Amino acid sequence: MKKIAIIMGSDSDWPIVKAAADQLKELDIPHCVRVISAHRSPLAAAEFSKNAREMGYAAIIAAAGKAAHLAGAIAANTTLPVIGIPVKSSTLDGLDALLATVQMPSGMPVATVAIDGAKNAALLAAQILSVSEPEIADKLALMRRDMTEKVTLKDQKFQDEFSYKI
Ligand code: RP5
Repeated sequence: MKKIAIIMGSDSDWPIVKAAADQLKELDIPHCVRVISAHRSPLAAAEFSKNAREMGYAAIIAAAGKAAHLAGAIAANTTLPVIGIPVKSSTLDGLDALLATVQMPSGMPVATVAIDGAKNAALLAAQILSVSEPEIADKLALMRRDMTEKVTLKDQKFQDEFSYKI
């Protein structure tokens, strides 16, 4: 199976990014976790993204806060799908990272999830893999069924409590 790369701009992003690694682990998807910074280690960012396809990765998750150029810098050197996680690590509550990650120029897409949306980044990466991995597709379908069941139970609880009964 192809792998997913998780790259974060700093180890201080890990408390948020861990949710992505946990989700991939739960789905038995092979992955790596790296600390590579667009600004502090730009050569490593370029080298990793240039070689990622050859190294067997199917998609790259890139998480960064503040002036979050990591996902864009990674996307600049690969045609693999890049998923950006804007991390809330500044006084601007992550809005700075969101805009820096999502506002890519035409021709250079980064699929940006919500601020601190690490779980969704992993699920999106899993969905990309599921195109060629039926086992992953089955696991994702099961997760969706579970989610629907939980919401239905919650709905029932509120209906039981608040519905007007004659
Ligand atoms: C960004 O700056 C990192 O992704 C992190 O969110 C933020 C702060 O990094 P540290 O100063 O904590 O290493 O590049």
